[in-house]
Amino acid sequence: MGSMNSRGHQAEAQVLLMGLDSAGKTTLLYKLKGHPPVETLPTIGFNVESLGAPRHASLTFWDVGGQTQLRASWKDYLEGMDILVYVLDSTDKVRLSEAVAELTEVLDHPNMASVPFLVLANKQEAPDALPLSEIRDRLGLERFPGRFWELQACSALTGAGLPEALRCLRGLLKSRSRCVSR
Ligand code: G3D
Repeated sequence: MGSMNSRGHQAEAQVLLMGLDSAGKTTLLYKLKGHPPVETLPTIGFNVESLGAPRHASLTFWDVGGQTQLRASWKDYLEGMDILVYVLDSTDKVRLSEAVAELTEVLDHPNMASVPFLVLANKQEAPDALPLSEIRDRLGLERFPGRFWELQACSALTGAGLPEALRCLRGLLKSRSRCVSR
């Protein structure tokens, strides 16, 4: 779990960033870091990026590749994480069930039992994006009672929804530190 500072507040948090390939994980990371738009390549293995902010825990994002052949290794990343951010491609109607099934498998892993999660319905600016209400229904996150989670619409391309996503993420991290310190 992330380190604490001298005042007992969390100084660094480990953020697991997952989702199917092409969901927009790498684009999201670059947008959050304020890099100019870059041409992205599918994540092979994983990327690690840190995001600092004054008066907040620094966030270390583990961006794990989502291609089918890499998903078998997802379980290797489930230890020591403070939060899961799961990115969905809202325009990928064909693979939404697959994305939900993969998320469920990750959440059912014993190492994830007390880890809060944030689901990002990405690509919401696209005209063919599924509305958030439909994504919420298809996710059925009520199946995880007693867990801390949030669902947030965003566009990693335009940046819309990303400040709200960061706020959700930090709120969920606080819920986790409350639980851990109880
Ligand atoms: P991944 O890291 O999850 O595999 P990438 O996904 O970040 O590489 O993004 C995959 C493709 O989706 C990229 O397009 C990227 O530009 C696009 N994308 C990411 N986020 C958004 C978004 O919010 N809206 C839209 N419309 N597209 C997005 P290409 O064409 O390079 O494959």
